[in-house]
Amino acid sequence: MSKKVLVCGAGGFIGGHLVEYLRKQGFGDIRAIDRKPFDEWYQIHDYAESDILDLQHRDACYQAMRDVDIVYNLAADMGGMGFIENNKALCMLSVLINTHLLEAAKDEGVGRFFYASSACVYNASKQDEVDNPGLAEADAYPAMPEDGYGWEKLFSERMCRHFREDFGIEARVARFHNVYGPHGTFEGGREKAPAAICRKVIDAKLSGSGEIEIWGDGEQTRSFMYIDDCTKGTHDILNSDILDPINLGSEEMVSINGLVDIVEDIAGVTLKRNYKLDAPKGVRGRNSDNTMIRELMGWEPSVSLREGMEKTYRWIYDQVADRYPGRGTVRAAVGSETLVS
Ligand code: GKE
Repeated sequence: MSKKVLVCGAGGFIGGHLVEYLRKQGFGDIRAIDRKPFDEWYQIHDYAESDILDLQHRDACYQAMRDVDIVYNLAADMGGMGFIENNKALCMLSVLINTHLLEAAKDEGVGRFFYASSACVYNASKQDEVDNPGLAEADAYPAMPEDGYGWEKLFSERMCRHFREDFGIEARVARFHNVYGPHGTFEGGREKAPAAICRKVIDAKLSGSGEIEIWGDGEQTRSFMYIDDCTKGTHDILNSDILDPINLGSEEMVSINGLVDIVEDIAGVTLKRNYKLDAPKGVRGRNSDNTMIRELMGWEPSVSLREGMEKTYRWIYDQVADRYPGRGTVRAAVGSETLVS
């Protein structure tokens, strides 16, 4: 009999892609849950049983968990730095989701449980230089995670561990490092840097403004993981025997100025850069150390930033191009390939 899979947060960016990935892995019985109205879901797949439930509520978690064998919990009230710096209490309320899901999973006898943690759990003092050597899993302790969001993620990691130890739930945890790609948030305040920079460059290109606003001084560094690496890694980690939280991220570190260089090259523009130093910046430098995932899984995220950003740029371009009258149905012009209809 095929296993029933529950994807929590399925209306979100990663959740929508994960449902599709699980289908391609042969899962035919997928329940997709989110609290957002369907018209706000990034992807709705007709082969999944999609439903709207607020998983901060205990009853909703038991309703979602019925007859389920495998759980992926990607549900959280979150976003880029523009959101998590200004909504610390809301981010912490996501603890209700994972807590109630774990309780329901215990009582329903669920086999495997995946929790999406975050690089935001890492000690801030290890992220105050742009030249970050890579954060290894042990760098989460002594604990000094991102205010609000990071503490919730770290606490929920430990809930997963103790529900595994005390109740036998096979919980697995991955620390996502800034995931990006098509079918994700690119405006409205929750967007992260890759999508935000794409949108801003496209706006500058199509409006002819010739300039872009960048938060911070642009020298801050990150690594960004393409969504296809995220869905594969998430599935494989859930099915692994890796009991401790593990990095799921790219080791391709770039400064935000370097990210803008890539997007400008994709767009075929050069823009004046206005640095907003009082904007939300988060840590000074962050990168993933993939030693553990290479050793334990013989694999690591490998989609290059350039390749992933071209796909992301093209998708965002097609979402916004018709906002500019006279642009007709110009399709994304990416690199040397210009798709003009
Ligand atoms: N969002 C955004 N929008 N960030 C910008 C922009 C912009 O227009 N311009 C420059 N940045 C800079 C931010 O100031 C920050 O220094 C860097 O890009 C990355 O910002 P981000 O992508 O919003 O979020 P962070 O990587 O700092 O933090 C995120 O990390 C994830 C895990 O790696 C968190 O917001 C969570 O989404 C998550 O924990």
